[in-house]
Amino acid sequence: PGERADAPAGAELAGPRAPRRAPMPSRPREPVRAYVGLGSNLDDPVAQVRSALDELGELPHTLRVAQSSLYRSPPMGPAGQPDYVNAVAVLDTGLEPRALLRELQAIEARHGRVRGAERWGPRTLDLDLLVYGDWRSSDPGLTVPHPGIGERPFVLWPLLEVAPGLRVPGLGVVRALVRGLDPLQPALPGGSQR
Ligand code: A4P
Ligand code: MG
Repeated sequence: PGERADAPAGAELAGPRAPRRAPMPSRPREPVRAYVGLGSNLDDPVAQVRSALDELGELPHTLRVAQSSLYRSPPMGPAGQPDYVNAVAVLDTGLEPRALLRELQAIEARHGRVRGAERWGPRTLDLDLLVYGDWRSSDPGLTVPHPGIGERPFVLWPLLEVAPGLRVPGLGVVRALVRGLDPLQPALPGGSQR
């Protein structure tokens, strides 16, 4: 006895080969620690970055375990655009890398991100998957670790705050990578950077 109790309603009509149980809901895989870089230099960048940090905390199968404070940085790329506000979020996520990238792009779209023709032009919100565990990919659609981490103060200073001992695959440990880089200013006056 008991076996039939698990059978979905109507199972007896479906014939002997029909499964007796409803399929198990698909379970997320083991969480992987991922680091996401945030950048904005349009339409109230501090508010853009703050709300994006909140949205990262609401992603499915994902826990936001830490976030850096907000930094102001001079633009890398074409001159004549406003300074950026940058930060880094630390996530433990059960999402596969490409699923995570799609979620990041959906958040960018909700923030009115328009992809212009100009490389490194101004943007309301840019979310880059910086590091995903030990995973490495040279696919142009998803390059991980994100190219340029080793030279970018606006990535490395926030990373130093949340993960000084992080070994970026193929590059080295964050606290060594920041040596010699110009410091960044906090994005908000008075040292309160949240
Ligand atoms: N893509 C590949 N790998 C990744 C990854 N790890 N994370 C692809 C996210 N996306 C990745 O990105 C172009 C394509 O990169 C996507 O379709 C995705 O499949 P995009 O966001 O459309 O364009 P983008 O960000 O302008 O291009 P790019 O070359 O990735 O620029 P970066 O490296 O993101 O730099 N100056 C300051 N101070 N602070 C900044 O944050 N950011 C940028 C953008 C330029 N200057 C800056 C800052
Ligand atoms: Mg980008």
